[in-house]
Amino acid sequence: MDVNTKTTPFLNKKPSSLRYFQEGVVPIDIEKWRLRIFGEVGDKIELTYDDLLSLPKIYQNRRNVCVCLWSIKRHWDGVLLRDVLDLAGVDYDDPKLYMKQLSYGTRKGAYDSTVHLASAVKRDAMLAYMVDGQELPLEQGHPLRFIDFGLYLYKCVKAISSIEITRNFEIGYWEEYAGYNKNGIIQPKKYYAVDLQRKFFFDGDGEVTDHDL
Ligand SMILES: Nc1nc2c(c(=O)[nH]1)N[C@H]1C(S)=C(S)[C@@H](COP(=O)(O)O)O[C@H]1N2
Ligand SMILES: [Mo]
Repeated sequence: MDVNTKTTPFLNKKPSSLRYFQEGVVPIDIEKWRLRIFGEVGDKIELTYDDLLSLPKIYQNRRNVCVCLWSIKRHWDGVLLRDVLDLAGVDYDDPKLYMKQLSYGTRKGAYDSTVHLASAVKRDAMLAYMVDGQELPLEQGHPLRFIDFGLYLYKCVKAISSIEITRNFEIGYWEEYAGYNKNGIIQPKKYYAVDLQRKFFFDGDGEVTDHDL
C-alpha cells in the first residue's frame, strides 16, 4: 500500500495519547535502545532497532479498543511477535507461559502489563514501529509498541523495552490502579469508533472486526 494512503480518518478526534500515558513521554536514543527478551527462553537476547527492521515487515490494518469505550482502526507496520520470539527460542505454544512487557520508563516509573502468550501469538500480535506510514511519534510509544488486537489497549505497552517470558500471570499497572481485568479480552459493549464517528454495539469478545460494525 502506498504510504500516502495510510491515513486514519478523524484522527484529530482521537482521545489524547498523552492523557493515557501514565509514565509520560521521554525521548529515547535509538542507538542505545534495546528490546531485551529474557526469562523462560532458549537464549536471552537484546535486539537493536536495526535488528527489528531486518526481520520480515508486516502490515496490519486492525481495530484497537480502549477500555474507556472508544476504538480506532489504524495502519500498523512492524514485526510479528512470533518472529521476534523465535529469535529467543521461546516455546510460545506452551499454554502455561505469559509475557510480561515493561516500558522504557521515565522518572515517574515504568508501565507494565502481562498477557497470555499462546493466545497473543495465535491472534497475530505484533510489535509495531510505524503508524499510518510514519515512524511512531513519541506519544505513540516510539520506538516500538506491542499490539494484541484482541485485548484492550491497556494490555499493550508503548515504548516497550523488555519482554519477560514467565509462568506468573502478574497484575499490571492499570489493573492494580483501576481494577481492570487481568485477561484484558475485549468485552461485548457499546463502543465509539473515532475513525467512523459513530457508536456500535460489539456482541462478541476479542477483536472487533469490520463485520462487527
Ligand atoms: N507505556 C505505556 N503504554 C501504554 C499506556 C501507558 O500508560 N504507558 N497506556 C495504555 C492505554 S490505557 C491506552 S488507551 C493506549 C493509548 O494508545 P494511543 O496513544 O495509541 O492512544 O496505550 C496503552 N499503552
Ligand atoms: Mo486505555
